[in-house]
Amino acid sequence: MTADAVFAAALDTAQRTATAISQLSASEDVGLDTAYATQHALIARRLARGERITGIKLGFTSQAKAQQMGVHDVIIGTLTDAMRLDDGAAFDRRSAIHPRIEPEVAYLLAADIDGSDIDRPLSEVVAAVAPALEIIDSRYRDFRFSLADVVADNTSAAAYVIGPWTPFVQAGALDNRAVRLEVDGRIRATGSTAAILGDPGRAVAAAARLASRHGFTLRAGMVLLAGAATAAIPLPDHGMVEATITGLGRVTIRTHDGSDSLQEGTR
Ligand code: OOG
Ligand code: MG
Repeated sequence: MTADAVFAAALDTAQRTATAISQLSASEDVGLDTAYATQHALIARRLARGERITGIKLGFTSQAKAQQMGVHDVIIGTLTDAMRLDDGAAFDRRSAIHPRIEPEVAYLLAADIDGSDIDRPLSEVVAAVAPALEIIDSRYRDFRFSLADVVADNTSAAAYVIGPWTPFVQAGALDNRAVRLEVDGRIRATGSTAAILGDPGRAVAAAARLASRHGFTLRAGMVLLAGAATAAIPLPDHGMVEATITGLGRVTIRTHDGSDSLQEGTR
């Protein structure tokens, strides 16, 4: 087996069994090309089990995230239908290792795009925008990684939930909207969409560029998560997590660890 296939198998098992593994960089010198090859091999394993690609995500598009994790390059990852949750749905904490949650801006692509489309107006390539929440869960011990480690680990992607879509033409400028992350009604993080590349709309061109460089395909109908506007917070074992973006509305997720499953049936 090639190195990327070996790494992909280890990361896949880590995710499926919710068991952390050592950083690849601890024992090998992993370059960015091998890291992206590993991510593609990891996603190929998921597709072979019947999952479908639903979108892509960017990581470290904000200073808040780059500083929190000590990684300062923008990275790209893959979303599948198995990671998608409905707005208001429940997430079982036990399916993850050490999950965190962060508020995001989501774009719905209106066209297939690649590296030659970076100058196209957003109104041609984006159908709608929405507030979103992303649950990240590094498969590495202590939630620590190098740039290559986190790329290989599909940029820590674990789950995502999209709030109500607003047609792009109605959404207006998104370069300075207040972002709020709450748990059970208490504010846990605040920020601005300006934190995401100065304007989250820039995520579309950044994604097109990274996609063509690293072998990803962006198709009409896919979701693009532009990256978190604030640092991530630990996912609570129990609680309602809500992200609000001024003018775009809110999105929620309920977390549990199974201990309230008896009462759930009667609610
Ligand atoms: C990597 C994923 C980064 C974002 O929004 O910046 C990311 C991580 O922080 O574990 O999703
Ligand atoms: Mg994210």
